[in-house]
Amino acid sequence: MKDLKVLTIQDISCVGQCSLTVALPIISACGIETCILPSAVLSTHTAGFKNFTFRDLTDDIPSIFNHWNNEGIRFDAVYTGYLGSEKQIGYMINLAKASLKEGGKFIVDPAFADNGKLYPAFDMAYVESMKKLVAVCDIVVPNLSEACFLCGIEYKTEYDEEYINGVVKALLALGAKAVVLTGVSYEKGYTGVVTCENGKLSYYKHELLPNSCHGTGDIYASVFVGALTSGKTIEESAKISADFTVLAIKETAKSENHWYGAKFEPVLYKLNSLLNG
Ligand code: PXL
Repeated sequence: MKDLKVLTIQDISCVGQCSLTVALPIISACGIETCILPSAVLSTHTAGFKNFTFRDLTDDIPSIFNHWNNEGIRFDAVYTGYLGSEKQIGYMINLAKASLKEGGKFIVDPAFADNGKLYPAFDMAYVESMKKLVAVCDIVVPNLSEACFLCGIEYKTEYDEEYINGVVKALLALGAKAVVLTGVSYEKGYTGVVTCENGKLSYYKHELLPNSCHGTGDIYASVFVGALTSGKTIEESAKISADFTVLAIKETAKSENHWYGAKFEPVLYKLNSLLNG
């Protein structure tokens, strides 16, 4: 394998099985050097824990980036997840442009909403800023809630293909070159992912598990970035990430009361065969 290097920018939730504690092991397990830029340090994630600490690292970003720039450090992919502030989103626009190798991909997981609701730290001004990042990315990887907020489309739990195709079109109209839309369910007991690249839509359906877990969006996006960077197509990467996320959710279901994240660690060794299968 070539010397591949991904930069991922998202928070460190010290406890919570999300963001960097997910992206770092997963992308590394794909055989790819994983460089990180922490957007903030929190004691836990914000979905369900109370009284979490939050240290914003926005002001550290320009000097970290300048150092890398002076060293001539470039990446095969830049992948943003949960970002700590609107100012950070602004920084990401230049950072991605300046630090990608030629042909490198900029992947944005908006990571600000689920089940039709914004995460506690965010408001519509944040969504407006995120649109600017989506406008310059190569691939946006939202769930349906995030996609609807970004596009100003009503979030629905029951819908048809026409509604979803409208959401995908609206994401492309924001400027994203390709779309990977997760959590699209047309049939009871199943969910799936819609991809759109160069005008070609495809849908990968997989089982919908009864237990929903926090942090699965981060697992999904991390596997997607790892698979894509290792040479898979968008469609193949979307499928591999869906299959791995299902394994992690099934593993989580074996534990009672594991409410704050998905247990991807016991199944991480299976990622290799999904990538090579
Ligand atoms: O999984 C997304 C995520 C990442 N980081 C933090 C979060 C969340 C979702 O709530 O709170 C801090």
